[in-house]
Amino acid sequence: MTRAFLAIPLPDDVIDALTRVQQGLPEGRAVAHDNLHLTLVFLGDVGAEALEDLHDTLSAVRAGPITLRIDGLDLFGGERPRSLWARVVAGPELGALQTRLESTARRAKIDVPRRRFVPHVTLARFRPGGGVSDGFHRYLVDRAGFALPAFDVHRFSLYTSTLYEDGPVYDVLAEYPLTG
Ligand code: 3AM
Repeated sequence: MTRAFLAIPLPDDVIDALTRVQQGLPEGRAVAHDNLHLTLVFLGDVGAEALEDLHDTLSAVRAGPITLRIDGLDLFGGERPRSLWARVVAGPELGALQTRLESTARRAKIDVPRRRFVPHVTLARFRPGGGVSDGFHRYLVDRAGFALPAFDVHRFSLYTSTLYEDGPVYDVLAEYPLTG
C-alpha cells in the first residue's frame, strides 16, 4: 500500500514567501520548504492496482490553468490549534477540479475521507491538545495582513507520503497538466 494524495505544487516565489512567513514562529513544527503544497484530495493508503487505475483516469483529465491567491493565515483547531495555514482564494474552477478529482478517486475504489474542502497551504503543525503562547498570538497579529499577488498554476500532482519520526517526506509520483 502507498500513502498518497493529490495536490497542486506551488511556484518557487510563492514557496519562498511562505517560508519567510514561517520565520519567527515561536512554537509548532514548521512544514519543510519542499513539503508546502495545496492538497486537493487525501487518498490514504492505496493499493497498486487502484493507484494505476487512478493514474490512467487522471492522465485523461482536461482542465485549464487555475489562478490562485494567498490571502491571510488561519488555524485548524482554534485555541488549541492542530495546524497553521495560509488561506487560498480561487475562482470556482478550483472547487470544480477538487470535486472532480475526489469523484475520480472514489470511482477507482479509493475510500476518500469526507471533509469539506478548505483550500489552504499548511505552514506548521502543533502537538495535539496543547495550547499556544502569547508569543504565538503576537506572531499571528504581526502577520494579520499577510497576502500574496495572484499566480497561475499549470499542473497538479500525485504525491506519495512516507512517514518518518521527524516528519513526512513527499515525493511526486506523477504530474498532470492543467493546460486545457
Ligand atoms: O495540505 P495539508 O497539510 O492540510 O493533513 C495532511 C496533508 O494536508 C492530509 O493530507 C495531506 C498530505 O499528507 N492528511 C493526512 N492524513 C489525513 C487524513 N487521515 C489527511 N487528510 C484527511 N484525512
